[in-house]
Amino acid sequence: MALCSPQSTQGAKRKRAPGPSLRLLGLALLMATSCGAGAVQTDTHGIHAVPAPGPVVIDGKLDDWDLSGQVLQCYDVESLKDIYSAQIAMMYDSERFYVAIHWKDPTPIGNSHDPRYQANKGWAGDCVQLRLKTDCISHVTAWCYAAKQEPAIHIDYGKSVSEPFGGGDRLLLRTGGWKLDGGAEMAFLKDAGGKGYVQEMKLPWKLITKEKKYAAGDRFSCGIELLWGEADWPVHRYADNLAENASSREFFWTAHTAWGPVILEAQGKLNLPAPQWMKALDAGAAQGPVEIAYELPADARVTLAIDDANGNRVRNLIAAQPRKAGKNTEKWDGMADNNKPVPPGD
Ligand SMILES: [Ca+2]
Ligand SMILES: [Ca+2]
Repeated sequence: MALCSPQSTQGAKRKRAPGPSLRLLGLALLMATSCGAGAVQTDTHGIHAVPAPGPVVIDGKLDDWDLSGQVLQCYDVESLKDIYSAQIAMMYDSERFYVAIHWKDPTPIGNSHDPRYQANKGWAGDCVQLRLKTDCISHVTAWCYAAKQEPAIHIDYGKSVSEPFGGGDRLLLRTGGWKLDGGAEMAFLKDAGGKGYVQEMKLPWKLITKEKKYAAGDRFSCGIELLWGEADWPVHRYADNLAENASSREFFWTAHTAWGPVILEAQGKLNLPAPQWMKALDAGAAQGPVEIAYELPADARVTLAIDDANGNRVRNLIAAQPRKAGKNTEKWDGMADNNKPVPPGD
């Protein structure tokens, strides 16, 4: 995963080679690793759905869930994890597919769109859009109409498995409590602290498949679009769960080959490896050394100093050290001469 966009080598790195015959020509500078300024986003490539451990009550509480396959989705884990993020978990049984989303949101359950009149605008407020490709394509937009604390689901179907739209649509309205048309159920529950909420969903397979019966060992695609918004346009969006080789989230609603897999596990209580974003955060915290590479035309004594963008000396790295002709690399630990770390970008 790319931790950051290529960093400019702003901050001139001045090199001097003292001595009469020492001239350094064409020094190549390489800023390797260490770019703490980049956002660390979750980059999910597959969600593990586990068998439901027992009857699942759709009430917004996840104490009846096996959450061992749960994954975090967030555009920038360092700055947004407690503001705009979601923990996604999936389960299944022979009749139903279950999705639980634990949202972080400073304004929980804020969707103002009445499904009776604005079924096509559910995406413009707090909601999830599941872009499913089983043996058919279905776009499940699921939200809570805040004014009535009412669950609402709108499904757009694809014309075929390669034509993501054009197959008609279906609106699931409340039939009572957290129950909806078509045998679906969806409950919402605010966190005690008021900074998030749970969205717990039960979708009968028959709403999202054509003929195929899904069971352990099967997989299908499900791109996830998370949306936050209070009024008539989302204020934040993040799309995640990408196909193995996909990295683009552009036009995610139609890019069905970019939607990532859901793997139906035979057993629950998974022990999954730490996600990539966690390793990226750890690597950022460790602040690995920056490598400065250069070539010498002949053996020489080299002095290397690092200046910031304003030309101020921050570190005298080496002074008149003997180096061989050819390629050389110096390592800089990112610290200034005063033993304080130099901020990224300086
Ligand atoms: Ca429950
Ligand atoms: Ca909100």
